[in-house]
Amino acid sequence: DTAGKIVKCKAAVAWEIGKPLTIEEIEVEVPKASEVRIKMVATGICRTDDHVLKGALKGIDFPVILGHEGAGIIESVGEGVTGLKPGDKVIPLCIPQCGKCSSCLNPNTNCCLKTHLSESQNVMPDKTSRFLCKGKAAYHFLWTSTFSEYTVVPVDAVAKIDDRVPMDKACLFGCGFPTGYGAVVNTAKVEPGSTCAVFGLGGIGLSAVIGCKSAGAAIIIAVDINSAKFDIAKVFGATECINPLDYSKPIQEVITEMTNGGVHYSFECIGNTDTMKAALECCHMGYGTSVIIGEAPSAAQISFDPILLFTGRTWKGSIFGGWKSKESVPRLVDEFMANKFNLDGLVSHTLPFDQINEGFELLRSGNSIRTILMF
Ligand code: COD
Ligand code: ZN
Ligand code: ZN
Repeated sequence: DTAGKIVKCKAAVAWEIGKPLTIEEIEVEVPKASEVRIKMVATGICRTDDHVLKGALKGIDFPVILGHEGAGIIESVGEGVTGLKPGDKVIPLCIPQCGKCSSCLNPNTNCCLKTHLSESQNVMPDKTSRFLCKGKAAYHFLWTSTFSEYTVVPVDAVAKIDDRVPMDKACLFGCGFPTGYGAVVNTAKVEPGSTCAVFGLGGIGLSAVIGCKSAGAAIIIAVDINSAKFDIAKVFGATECINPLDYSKPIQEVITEMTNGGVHYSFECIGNTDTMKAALECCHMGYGTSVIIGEAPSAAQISFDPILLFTGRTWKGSIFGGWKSKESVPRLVDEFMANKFNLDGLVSHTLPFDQINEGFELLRSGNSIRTILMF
């Protein structure tokens, strides 16, 4: 029984930008008030984790334990925690839902003011770390740090899910699937019969394709510079797949011609300011809407022709698919258990946790969709 005691376990530690992770023995402290300690079962690797290792996200302190797409089991709970008990299956939430801030009280947004966008999540809310590595504190990431056998998470950043769900699929509900799917059904609210374009066919873009299909879109144009992604995009419902490298003119012009003036909805799932512009430009005048899902490198800026918006296009952003996380993730998992969506094709590789660097290599080489690491 580990409750009330420091746990020694393995974690993948990022020591500095540009270096591989190393598997270390760490100590994980007892959860404090309003925190829970989770034994991880499975975790995905998302491009955002790699962005940190590339130095594209500022405000991260090292050494850090990354990972934000995990599923695990509550090992113990801190003082004052209600609604969660040891043995519960849970998903750590990279976008928390505190339930009290002005965003949480506003029905039109999920952008809780406790997210990393307004407050550092490199430490717990009391400004200390629960991780010790080689005698010194290691930092948390997005309050999730799923690249560890045990992690500590504030209670506002964890959702309890159905006991019956397989954990190697459950982890997809920590980031990739809700982010892409929700951008379509919540943020854009795609209607049946619409034309859509999805830029970038990673785990997030493919989840957007799943959303477009389930919303009844008539045309779903999938865009990627890696044509190897096209087969799986078609399985999920893409009706057309195009590679910008196959055309001499800009891809937004190609899409505008293909669709008689532009799409109803476009989704940027890459995090690149050029493709954000292209996604806006391929929207139809008067009623086209473009949704930014990818997070651009810190400090990146866009300049664009305001006539695009003046003439009736709408530009939106979507974080974690617009889902109020703590209440919505359990419902999405229930829908998955009721066979509302089939996520099989999203997981391309499954590896033991120790092989995490191979997982990152698969992501960087473009050969994987999601690699799931099993503890
Ligand atoms: N044109 C077309 N396709 C491109 C281009 C380009 N110029 N550049 C890259 N691509 C393709 C790649 O070939 C790849 O297939 C795809 O785009 C990107 O996929 P992945 O697998 O690298 O990335 P994902 O799907 O894991 O995530 C991408 C995001 C950028 C959306 C993600 O990293 C992100 O920024 N998320 C932040 C948003 C958010 O809600 N964050 C919460 C926690 S992540
Ligand atoms: Zn992610
Ligand atoms: Zn909040």
